Order: sequence, then C-alpha cells, then structure tokens
Amino acid sequence: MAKNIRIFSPLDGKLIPLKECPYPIFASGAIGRGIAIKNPTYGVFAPFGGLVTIFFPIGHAIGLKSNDGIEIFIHIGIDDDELSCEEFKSEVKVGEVVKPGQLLLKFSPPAIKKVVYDSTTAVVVTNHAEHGDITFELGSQSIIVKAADFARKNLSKENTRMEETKFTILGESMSGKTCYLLAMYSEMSQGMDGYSIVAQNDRLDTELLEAFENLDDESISKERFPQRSEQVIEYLFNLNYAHKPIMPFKWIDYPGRIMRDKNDEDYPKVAQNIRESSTLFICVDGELLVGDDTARKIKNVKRKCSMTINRYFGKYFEAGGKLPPVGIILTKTDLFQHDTNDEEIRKILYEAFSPLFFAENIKIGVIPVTLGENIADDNYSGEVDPVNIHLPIFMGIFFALNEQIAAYKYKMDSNNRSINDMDYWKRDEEDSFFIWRDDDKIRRLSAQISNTQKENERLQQLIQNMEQNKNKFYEYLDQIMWFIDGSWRS
Ligand SMILES: Nc1nc2c(ncn2[C@@H]2O[C@H](COP(=O)(O)OP(=O)(O)O)[C@@H](O)[C@H]2O)c(=O)[nH]1
Ligand SMILES: [Mg+2]
Repeated sequence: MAKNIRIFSPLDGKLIPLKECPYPIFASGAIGRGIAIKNPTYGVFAPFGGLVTIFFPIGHAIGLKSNDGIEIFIHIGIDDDELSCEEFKSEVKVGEVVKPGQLLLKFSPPAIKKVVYDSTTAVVVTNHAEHGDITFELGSQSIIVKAADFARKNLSKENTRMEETKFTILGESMSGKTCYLLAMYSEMSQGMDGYSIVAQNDRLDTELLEAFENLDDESISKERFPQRSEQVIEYLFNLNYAHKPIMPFKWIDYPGRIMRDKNDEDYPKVAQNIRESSTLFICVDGELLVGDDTARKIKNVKRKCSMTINRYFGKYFEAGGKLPPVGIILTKTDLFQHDTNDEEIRKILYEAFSPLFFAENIKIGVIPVTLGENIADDNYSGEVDPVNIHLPIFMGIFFALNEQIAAYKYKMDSNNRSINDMDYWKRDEEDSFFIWRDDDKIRRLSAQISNTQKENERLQQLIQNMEQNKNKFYEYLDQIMWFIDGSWRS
C-alpha cells in the first residue's frame, strides 16, 4: 500500500475540492490529485523543503519536488495570453533548494482577477499514484483526497497515472438502462475488434453475467428482464485492448427521480458527476417513438423524459456548469424501427431537448440501440441479438482518451519548460567562478533534468499509444448521428 501523506497548503485562502477549480485541465484531475484554493492572499509558500523544478515565465505556476519524493504543481488562475509578469513577483528560481514555509512567489489577486476573473489556485500532486490518501491542511481547514478507488492491480505503472474516467447515465426508470448495461457487458466482455471490458471485481462480473443469462432465457418471457430498481448504481470496469488494460472507467446509473427530488441524498452528487464525466449519456425510451404521429412522439418524449432533464440542465448551466459530450442512447429500437426513421429521430430529439441542442459548444451523438430486432415478438420471447450496443461505450472512451491526451500534452509542455529553465540555471552555475561554484546544485539540477527527460519520453510513448487507440475508434464514430456546433452532421 502506498503511504498516506499530509501537505500544508502553500497559499492562504479557502480550501475547496479540485473539481471546483474553474480551470478544466486541473478540475478534471488529469494533471494530478489535489485541491484548489479560492480567493488566495498574496503569496505562495513552500509546503515542504525541496527543489524548485518548474517556474512558468509569467510566474503563475510553480513545481516543487520534496526531499522525500512528493511532486507538487501549483497553478494560479487560468492560462491566458493577457496575463503578464507584472502581477507576479518570483522570489526563487528553478534549481533552488527551498525550506518549508519559504516565500516562493508574491502576486496580486485583484490584478489577476481583472485579467482572468478568477484567482483560484490549483495545488496538485503530480506523482499522485505513488501515494495513498493526501491530506491538505491550512489552519483548521483540511481536505482529504482519497487514493482512487479503482483496483489498479492489473494496470501498468503508466496507466495508474490515469485519473478515474467516469460516464454518467441519466434516464427514467424502465427506459432500458440496466438492459443496455447487461447486453453491453456480455458482448464486450467477450471482446470486439480486440477490445474487451472486464468488471473490476469478480462479484460484479458474476452478477452481470447471471443477469444477462436470465435476459437471454427466451422461455420465461417478461420474467427475463432485470428487476425494477430506483437505486443509483456505480459499476467499475476496465477497458482492455488485446488483453492489455487501456483505461479503467466508472459507469454511474441514475434513475430519473434523482433530478426531480432536491431532497434526495444523491441529488448534489449528480452535477458533480456530470462535470467529471468524459461523456454524459441520456437514455431515451424507444417505446415513446412508437406510432406514426410525430407531434405525439415529441410530446411523449417531453413528458416522459426530457422535461425533467431539461429543467435540471437549466439549473446546471445557471450554476456555471459545462456539459461534456452527450450521448443520447435511444433504446428499444426494435419497437419503433418501422415507424420512425433517422430523419424523424433527429427532429423528435431536437424538439424535445431543444435547450440542450442550443447550448454553447455542445457535441451530441445519437445512438439507437436494441437488445434484438425481435426481442418483443410473441410476449418478449425473441432472441437477444443486440444492435449498436458497443457504440456508446466507444464514444465515451474516445472522448476520455482525448481528454487524457490533452492533459499529458500539457504536462509535457510544462516539463519541457522546466528542463529549459533547469538547464539554463545549471549552465549559469557551471559558468560561475570556481570558488563560488555550487557543485551540489549542478548535480541536483542534472539529476532532475534527466528524470524529467525520462518522464517526458514515457509521456510521449503514452500519448502515441493513446493516439493509436483513439484512431481505431474513428470508424465506429462514423456510425453515430452527430449534432455539432449547431447542426446535424451526416
Ligand atoms: N422491446 C425492447 N424492450 C426492452 C429493450 N430493453 C429493455 N426493454 C424493456 O424495458 C424494460 C426496462 O428496462 P431496464 O433496463 O430495466 O430499465 P431501467 O429502469 O432504465 O434500468 C425491460 O424490462 C424490458 O421490458 C429492448 O431493447 N427492446
Ligand atoms: Mg435499472
């Protein structure tokens, strides 16, 4: 087990969860596990003794490595070209050894707020996978950031750097969410084009497969379907390629009532999970599209599905939330496939979810799925033969990879900056008159430069692998109906 650690907050202010940081690259957790500090006061202080490894030229980001190997990154506000050095005054240089509590940087929060509106500062441990729970402390405030709850035993060292990938699924009860998951799991656990999904624990694996066997039992007609459930359920999976894990992920299944009932204990978590999700799925019950009256179908979807969701998103946007890419899973296509074509599906969803379609920078993928073309035949005794069941999950993985690649690139850029700076100060030291030359400093910098270079080589390799994986998903994405930047793409 990795050791739990405690870190003093390098800034004074209000400690808040990292996901509330306005800068998405940090809020997503992709750079590391940590916290944010709202309304910080004037200075950044060393939370521990160690080496200064990164100092962005403007001065709004600092990296430190503690003597016992904790790597921390502190980032003030949001990256912006308008931000200038005037708002920041550095007190130390890359390559310097600092003492706990030493002032590293002075800055002016009001001046920063004028430029980027928000001085909230992210403090993250970048080598977080090497540590257990991390407690951040400031006077009487403290926030514990738990080690990720994934079983990481099957993952390679590189993949353990990966933060939790989440998918949230919203939909009314009986819209087909559980059936979708069962069919997806039974299909994907056997593998598809080299990809497979495995439950992170054996009990879940058994449970899902048993429930699917039941679903597959044609002799028990309606009894074959899963029990009605109103619970929030979180499922943990790994996505593998050629039996090698490429991504752990969490599938969070919310029944519709959660969005209606503010007193529900799960209500406050919905927004947070949506914000943290790589893709948000909305399950629309295909039964609502049966018949030949388009206006009627729109009314059905509004009344039985989108009304709750639209109202909920209204509040979500009001609170400043941004939506991840949205996948609309249209279930039970077997029931309406002869009544409703793609054109009509587009029209119905566009009308029923219009506030969503008008949202800024929105990406929506519509995926019609079914357990089988004939599943509803003869009192639900048809064969299970799922259609398009893999597409939502592939869409989600594609966007999760995208997010992770962006974060790794950001990390590489800041590492490169760090290498340049360290190299500069190393040379500077080497050029100094030999009596004053600090050989220790030169050694320290050389070691850190070579470590950082190694890390970048690894990141480069990871990015390359992820790009390759991502490219494999393109042909699947082609099979999805996309609505991007205000129009349908064919
Ligand atoms: N015709 C048809 N019915 C389905 C399909 N998937 C689910 N159903 C029906 O929808 C009901 C509700 O599904 P379930 O997955 O439990 O919904 P949940 O409450 O959203 O999890 C099931 O009991 C089935 O009767 C499908 O692909 N085709
Ligand atoms: Mg269910």
